[in-house]
Amino acid sequence: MHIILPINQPTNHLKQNMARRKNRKTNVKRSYGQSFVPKEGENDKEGYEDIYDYALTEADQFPENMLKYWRQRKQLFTLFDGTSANGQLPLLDQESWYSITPEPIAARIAERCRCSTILDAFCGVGGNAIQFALTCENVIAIDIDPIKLQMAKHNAKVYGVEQYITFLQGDWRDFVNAWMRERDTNALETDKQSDDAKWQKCQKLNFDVVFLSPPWGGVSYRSLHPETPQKQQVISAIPATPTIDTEKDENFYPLSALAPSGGKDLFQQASQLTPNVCMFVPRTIDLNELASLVGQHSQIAVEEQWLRGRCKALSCYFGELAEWKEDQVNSE
Ligand code: MGP
Ligand code: SAH
Repeated sequence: MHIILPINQPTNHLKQNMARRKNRKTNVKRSYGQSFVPKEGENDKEGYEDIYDYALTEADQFPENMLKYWRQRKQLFTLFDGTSANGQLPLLDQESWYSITPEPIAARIAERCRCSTILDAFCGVGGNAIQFALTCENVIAIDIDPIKLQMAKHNAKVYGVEQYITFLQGDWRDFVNAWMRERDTNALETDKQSDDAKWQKCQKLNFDVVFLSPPWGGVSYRSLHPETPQKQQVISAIPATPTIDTEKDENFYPLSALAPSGGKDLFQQASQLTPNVCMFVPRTIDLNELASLVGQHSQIAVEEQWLRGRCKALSCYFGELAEWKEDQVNSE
């Protein structure tokens, strides 16, 4: 097992980058997108409540310990600056305010995950899915919470990419099971457990990349298991790489604490679909535990995701994604 911690490049000029990706994306979509565009009305059948009732849109709606996320809102979605083409602002519910991947980080991950068909298994309000829509031909975005999914659709509209994302409401584990049934029976018959045409269509897809950004356990995820404080280790093949804060004692975040059923299960489920997996995990994750997910000769690439001088989280790349080189982007 080999973990590398490549240094993150400074965040590129985002708007320029987005324009470049969007141009490329639009070209790709013209030839591939049609079959994935939901039919008129297909998304509306669930009868969602008004998502504005669940959205936190003013500072005074935030509990004290969450105000920092409101202050950082333009890092989370840059279109909080009000320049969206449709004039609307993004919407986030309480859990999403602290769970969303900040846009520059999501853009970075999307660049590395550039591929034909990607599955975002825990899409939330779309922080990652929207960026994947700029680098991937087809984005399948699942979330168990219909309200978040509805917000994700709204946010994708704010970003003008909704036609590139197929949103599925349900449990990711059910999706994997359905996908495997489909694979194992090579089914010409449809999945008996689902009457949803979109699910049935997506079960037949081959996924190039699966992205996992599961719940970590809330805003106080860093104080899980406080009874066993340990010092975070540095595991780095590049000594000059900035690393997780080693000065102060921090608890390891246990892989088993990732919802819904622990990091090991999650990884194994995703590996059924493709070896190319990206997991977005706490910066305090136990890297030795992470390493135990793969065999001795496999490589994992771990990127520290820095924003404005702070390491926010780690993205861990498996399969071909671990071998990705920076100049694959620069040479385009
Ligand atoms: P944080 O540690 O809560 O905030 O989350 P921050 O700003 O680093 O706090 P500070 O006081 O140390 O500066 C950092 C990032 O982790 C967030 O921006 C999210 O992208 C991600 N994140 C946090 N949580 C609790 C979750 C989660 O439950 N699930 C997922 N997928 N991402 C999360
Ligand atoms: N990456 C997202 C944030 C994901 S937060 C973004 O940037 O916007 C984790 C999400 O996992 C939450 O939205 C939660 O509703 C969803 N979730 C929790 N359990 C799930 C399950 N079993 N299947 C699918 N989604 C689930």
